[in-house]
Amino acid sequence: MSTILHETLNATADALRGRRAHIAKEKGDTVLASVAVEQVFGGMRGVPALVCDTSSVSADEGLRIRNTPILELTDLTPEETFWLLVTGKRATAEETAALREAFAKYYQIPQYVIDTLKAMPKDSHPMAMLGVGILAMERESEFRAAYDKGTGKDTLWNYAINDAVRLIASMPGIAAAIYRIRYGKGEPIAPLANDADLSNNFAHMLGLSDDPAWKDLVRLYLVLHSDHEGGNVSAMTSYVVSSALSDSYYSVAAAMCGLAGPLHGLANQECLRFILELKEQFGGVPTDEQLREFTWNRLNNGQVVPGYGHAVLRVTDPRFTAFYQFAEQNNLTDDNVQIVQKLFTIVPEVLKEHGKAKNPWPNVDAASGSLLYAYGMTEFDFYTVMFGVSRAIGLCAQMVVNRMMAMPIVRPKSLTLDELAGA
Ligand code: HAX
Repeated sequence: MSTILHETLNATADALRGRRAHIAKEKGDTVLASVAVEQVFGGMRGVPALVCDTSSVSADEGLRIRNTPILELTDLTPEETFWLLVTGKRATAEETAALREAFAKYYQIPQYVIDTLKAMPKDSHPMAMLGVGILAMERESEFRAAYDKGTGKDTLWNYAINDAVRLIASMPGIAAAIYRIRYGKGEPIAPLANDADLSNNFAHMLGLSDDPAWKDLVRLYLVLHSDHEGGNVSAMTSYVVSSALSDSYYSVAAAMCGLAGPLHGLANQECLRFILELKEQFGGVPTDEQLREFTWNRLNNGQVVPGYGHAVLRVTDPRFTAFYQFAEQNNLTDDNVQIVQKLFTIVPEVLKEHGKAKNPWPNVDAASGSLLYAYGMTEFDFYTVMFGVSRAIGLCAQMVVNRMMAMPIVRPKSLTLDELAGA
């Protein structure tokens, strides 16, 4: 296991717990916000009730990982991203190499996971397969084994790291096996023997293309989706589940079930479907007027425009910008990419006129699918699995940090309708 990561975190775990205790002592009575009935009915929008130290999302700027804007981190590898998320510091070359070696031990997933995936019905959704694949591996949890042996909660985080490293490193193999089994692409491909890089191995095991630009897209994809603070559906789900001291396999599998929702991670699949529908209906790239009309019809039909709007953001998602720039830098000009670019000029004005969405600007899902499609990944109900491989990096980092802080079980209060009516 990555002792270098344990050593680094050993130096900060006590300090982190001390900081939590200090803030609780100094600020314990400070009221952060009051909660209106509207917020109780409104999915707890804006209620500050979770701790997340790995990243933050502001309305006017978007994602920062450990206080660095995501657009300044687009050259990172997934290894460097995990290191930054979990330690709060940029990895040295030595640290990155050590983490890469630790990950590489687990790229080959157990045969029983492959057998389990193969045993699932042929029409299973790839996200259901992802959840099952992760849960099948729960028996490998060192965290659960340590808990069963009576390890105290102040040291359990050491085992959360071991689980995090194994799970993050297993996700590409699980996802690639799903891709190959689900879409009849042949047997799962073994990881590379001579390259320990996580995103290179993922690209290799998918067996789709050797184009260096595709490999770079896989890297970028894994970095951009890795974390998005603590309040989104997948992060909050994992936060709640792991607060019961359920291990990373349970927590990440639960998070994947949330990510599979069309208002959350599944939106990237919906986006591509939307783009393909447009292309089919208009026999290619529609005119501005056709796009406007199509979008209005969709809104009047009570459907959302996928890839647009956000619960927190009030500007264009910088992750959309990063993908948009990737398309430009790599001269991607196919119909889908052109439609994404056109939608960006039309949809915000339509949504503003429609007057409902608080944020008319694109989120990360508006562009990502068209790029995957451009390199030959046309099975768009697989896209959320790609998202899940990436999101596991942030979920595991959050879990390790929360275990280092020995955060308690989550238990907010629910109210009956009578109680709310009488409030
Ligand atoms: N198209 C049409 N209507 C939209 C809309 C969109 N893209 N975005 C918001 N609205 C509507 C909402 O449905 C809501 O309508 P009702 O009052 O009738 O319920 C109203 O505008 C107010 O919503 P909001 O406060 O602006 O947005 P929410 O915080 O409620 O929801 C969502 C945020 C992302 C779920 C929403 O914008 C949406 O459904 N977008 C389309 C789906 C999508 O792209 N999801 C991916 C989000 C990013 C992510 O999590 N990726 O994983």
